[in-house]
Amino acid sequence: MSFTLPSLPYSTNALAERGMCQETLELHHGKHHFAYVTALNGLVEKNPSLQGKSLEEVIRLSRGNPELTPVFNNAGQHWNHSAFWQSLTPQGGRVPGSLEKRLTGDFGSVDKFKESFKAAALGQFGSGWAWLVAGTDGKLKISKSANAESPQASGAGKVLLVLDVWEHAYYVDYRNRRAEFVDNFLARLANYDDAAEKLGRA
Ligand code: MN3
Repeated sequence: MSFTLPSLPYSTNALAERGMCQETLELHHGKHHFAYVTALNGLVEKNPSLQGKSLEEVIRLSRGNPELTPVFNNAGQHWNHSAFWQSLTPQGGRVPGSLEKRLTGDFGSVDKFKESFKAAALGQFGSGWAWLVAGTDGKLKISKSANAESPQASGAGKVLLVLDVWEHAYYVDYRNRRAEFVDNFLARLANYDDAAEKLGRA
């Protein structure tokens, strides 16, 4: 079994009017994400103990194993990017009532949630990710992670929403202005409907 690049759930120009241009999506999905999938397949091909395993199993088996660091990095990036595409939508920014209620309960308000998420996204030094997860205790939590790490990999909870804060995610649209990229994501791109649906299944 080899891993495949998932299709985007929208066209590459669908988010252009909402602050993520076609060039960004073509590079990010078609080049960066594709390269992680290709590298992962090459590594698994050379490692019989990983063959036939699901992506989640490959992540679990390689995490923390120094000999399998390249496997973990590429498998983690494949998982993280697959989740990230689902966290974007041309109808982004609208928080459905069920999620609003939970965000208000756990963060005080939707605005406070956004402030905390932004702080995590800006506080991640270098390459990484900002996450909204349903923790193992049932509470909603925000976290950040470096490189290919994630709450999925660490077992911290179920991922509801994720933002890629690697420079390649925003450099074409925002140059070095990560804060603008994060604000735009929270206000106009974030797929809160998908997060609510995932929370319902958590
Ligand atoms: Mn990326």
